[in-house]
Amino acid sequence: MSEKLLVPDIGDFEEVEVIEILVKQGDQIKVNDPVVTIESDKSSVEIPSTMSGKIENIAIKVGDKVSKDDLLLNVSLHNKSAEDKSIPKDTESIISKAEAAMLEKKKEIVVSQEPVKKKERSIIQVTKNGDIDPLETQDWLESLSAVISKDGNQRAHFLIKELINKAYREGANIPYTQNTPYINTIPPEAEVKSNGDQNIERRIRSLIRWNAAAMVVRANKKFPELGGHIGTFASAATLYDVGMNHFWRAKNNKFGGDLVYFQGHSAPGIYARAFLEGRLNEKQLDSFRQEVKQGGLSSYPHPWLMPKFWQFPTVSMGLGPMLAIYQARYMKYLINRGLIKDEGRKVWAFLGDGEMDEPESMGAIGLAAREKLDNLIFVVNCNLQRLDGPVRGNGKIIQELEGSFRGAGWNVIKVIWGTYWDSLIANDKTGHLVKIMNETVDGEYQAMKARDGAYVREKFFGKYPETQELVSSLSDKDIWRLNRGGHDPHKVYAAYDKASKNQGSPTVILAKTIKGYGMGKTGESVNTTHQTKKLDINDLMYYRDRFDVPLTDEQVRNIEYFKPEEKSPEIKYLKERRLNLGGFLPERTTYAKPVKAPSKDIFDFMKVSTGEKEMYTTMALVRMFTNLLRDKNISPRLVPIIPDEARTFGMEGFFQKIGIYAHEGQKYEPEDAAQLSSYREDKSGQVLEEGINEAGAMSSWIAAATSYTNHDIEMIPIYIFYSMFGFQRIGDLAWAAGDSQARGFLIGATAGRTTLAGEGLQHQDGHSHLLASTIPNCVSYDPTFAYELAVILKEGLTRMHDKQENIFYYVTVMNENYKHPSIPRDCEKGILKGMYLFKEFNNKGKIKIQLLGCGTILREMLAAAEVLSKDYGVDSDVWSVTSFNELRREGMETERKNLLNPGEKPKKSYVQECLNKRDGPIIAASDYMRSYADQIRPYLSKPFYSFGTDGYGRSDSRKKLREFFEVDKEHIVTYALSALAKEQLISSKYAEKAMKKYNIDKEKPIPTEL
Ligand SMILES: Cc1ncc(C[n+]2csc(CCOP(=O)(O)OP(=O)(O)O)c2C)c(N)n1
Ligand SMILES: [Mg+2]
Repeated sequence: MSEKLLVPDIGDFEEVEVIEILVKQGDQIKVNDPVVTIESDKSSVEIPSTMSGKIENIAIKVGDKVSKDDLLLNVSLHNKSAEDKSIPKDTESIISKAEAAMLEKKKEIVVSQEPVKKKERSIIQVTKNGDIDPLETQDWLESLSAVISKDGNQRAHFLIKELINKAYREGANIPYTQNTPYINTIPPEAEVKSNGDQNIERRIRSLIRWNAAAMVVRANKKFPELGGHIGTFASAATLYDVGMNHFWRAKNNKFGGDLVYFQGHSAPGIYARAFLEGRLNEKQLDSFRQEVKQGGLSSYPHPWLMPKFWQFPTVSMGLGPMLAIYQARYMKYLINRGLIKDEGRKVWAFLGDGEMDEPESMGAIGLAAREKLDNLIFVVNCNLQRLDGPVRGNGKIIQELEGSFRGAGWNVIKVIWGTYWDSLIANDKTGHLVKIMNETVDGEYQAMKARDGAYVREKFFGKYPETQELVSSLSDKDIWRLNRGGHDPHKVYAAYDKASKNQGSPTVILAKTIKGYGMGKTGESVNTTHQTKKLDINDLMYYRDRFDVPLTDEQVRNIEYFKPEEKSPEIKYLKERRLNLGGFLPERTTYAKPVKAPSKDIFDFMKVSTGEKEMYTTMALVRMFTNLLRDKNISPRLVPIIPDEARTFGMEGFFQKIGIYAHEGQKYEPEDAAQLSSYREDKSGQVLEEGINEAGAMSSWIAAATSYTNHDIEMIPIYIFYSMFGFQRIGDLAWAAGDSQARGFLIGATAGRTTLAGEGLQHQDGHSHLLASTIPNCVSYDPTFAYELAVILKEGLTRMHDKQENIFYYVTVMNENYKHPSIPRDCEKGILKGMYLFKEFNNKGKIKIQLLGCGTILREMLAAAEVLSKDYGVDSDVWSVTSFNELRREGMETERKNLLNPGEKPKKSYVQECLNKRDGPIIAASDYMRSYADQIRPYLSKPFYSFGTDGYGRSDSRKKLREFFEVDKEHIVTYALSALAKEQLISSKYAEKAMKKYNIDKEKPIPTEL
């Protein structure tokens, strides 16, 4: 039997043009096979079949305009299979997702009971202060203790929750507290013990500490200007060592590897460990921060400078935490899309407590919880200090962070006190110790560690008689030995173990440490610790003794490194540990297979004229995207990333076609379910719809753009954004992307100061290309026509994937409707180099001018050329400049080579090659600041005038804006005539007349001054 396939609901559109028919008469089609592509002026979408069968006939042709319910095809159906009778696709997928969700809910209900641990007694007893009935309180607390020991923590939680709910219902306004007491989250009896040899691990850690400090001190002895940090790693050594010895699994041929974001300033410690592991030698350590000569060690983690070592640039504070969150999310994305196996890999990020003040550090913690990133572990090194002084002198950073992370839904593990405190806390019958712990502010905690045991006894334990009594049998030395959690390998191990096993939420470990731990009077817990890079002999002797480093005084005076014999138990142990964990870390390797290049004809449609049809370059891009999605090699690798602007760019068709990634699928029927481009979220969705979050979107892009090394799978991320909210907004992330050797496309859409007409000052971008030019491995273009875009994107895929170049592309596209010509002959090289001759106006052959136009302003140039030719008899060569940035790059290199080879015949830069033999002055204009075009000025030997959009944008019509910024055809004509007059090629009266004709006001101030 035969059925009709009609145009489905396409939203608000009527009379939409058919631009492609993807099937033929007689073809067998299945449900969901795309049959036709339709295109409005804003968006192009494929219409999928809703039935399976053989196409009897096609009722439309390319160019037809269709609306909802118009006939597309007649299909003779197979026998009525279940598939055909099927409930509409959307409903079907919603049902299956609802079923899956129900199953998950069922799973959630099964509460995993923690094993009931025998507990002797409750730690905290109630004080009389502020308690009107201590006996009643005691009753309640004892009941709670009984529940915990009989039925476990879950039951206790449940009861407390019920009590709170009841109190709310009864009208009690219980103050919200997001904090737990200032003690360790994991009680001693619940700590999982390490199976490591603690003595040997301590010895190894001491050597790493020593070598790290020695490296910094030696470098500064040689060149005092070099700098470096000792205090950061000194505080974090245990946090790293426990991870290195027991938790972090390296990438190898059997496992994808955990990903560790090291705190930037702790780099010396990471090098010092690599030295013991035999991965770095003494000469390399001595080249710390001397990177110009090959083999030097970079100051901080920089994959660009040490591409086989560092994986993640983290030293610009705040980027590490954000990148780590999106890395963990991206890992789940790859797993949910079936592109990598779920091997339980983790992302660990080490952060400074001062660093947590960066808005980026905390900016994405909500996403991490929402997406249930249990593959993510933050370790915040809470040494209570930043560069200038305490992080929260008057408060408690650990408590503050606990509140924020708990509030966001993270699993929070506080590691505050070391093992020596356990018995004190256990003996704190009155609760006074915990009370002091809660009351003491970080400024005091810091000051105590800068003093001695006697000071701590007086200022801390001396606060209450009960606590004074508690430490009465301890000597000052014993008190001084009471350690902080982050320096206690047992506590750190237990926290890492718990974090690694946590399910359903990300974990943050808040580890309390001492900045400059072990550095003695000059460097430990003092406000200047951060910048201490020189240790005098006494400090060094103290440091050696503090950590029992087996060096003689003489060796200390020489600041010698210490590396035990290869066969020593320390080196054997260290290597064995890493071997058990799969290899060394950090290590940057790439085993990804290159993505197969798409067939050439995928781009062909962009190389033919659009005829009378007008189109945005944004649309051309979306169409190319749609074509790439039809290529079976490329399609799965595409990662479209959009921060809530898909509709602005005409990309809403992708929602249905490839789905929006949502780790929980879609639990609701979307409002627009019946429409062709309805909002479809899917666990295996491909689009990363990031919401209004450019920094997050860029972090996702970086994760995908470095997938080739971090996950050994090449991906093709295409992040499309309002060009103004690109580099300007996330410039530092773009810089980090370059450092990370990202490969992918950044698309600045609705680009250009006068092209995005109505949006005004904050939206109109006239400088993103200049910002892009600051990144050495970013290749950028501002194409005018669809074929230019096609050539650029194709070359991008070739360079980044076939040739494996570590570059990324920034390409601007515009929402301006115009016709696109067919690709001229032999222009591809020029398009890529940055300019090519687009058109010659040869009427009179007497006077000539060179007109260089970029992006949409090329069209103003062409219009100006026509006027110059017709009305003034001036001939011109019109050049399409696709990239002033690329032209400058090449010009700069050529100039340098020529200067370095003064005896040789100078080579011509590409700009010179193009323009030297051409007659007349040169006029260049773009929709960007003049300095964009000015970049080629040094390489020209002819008069050169550049025009652009310097100044703040403003909202108005495109025409008015171009007039205001003087990049419209009228100004170009006038300035061209004036430039010719200056060369005495024509009389100045022509320019004067043109000014009158076009009402150009000479007194109008330059737009930068308005
Ligand atoms: C974005 C940014 N701003 C400023 C700095 C300079 N800086 C480097 S380390 C540091 C203090 C770090 O303190 P914290 O985060 O607490 O780390 P710690 O060394 O104490 O572990 C500062 C301000 C930087 N690296 N990045
Ligand atoms: Mg700090």
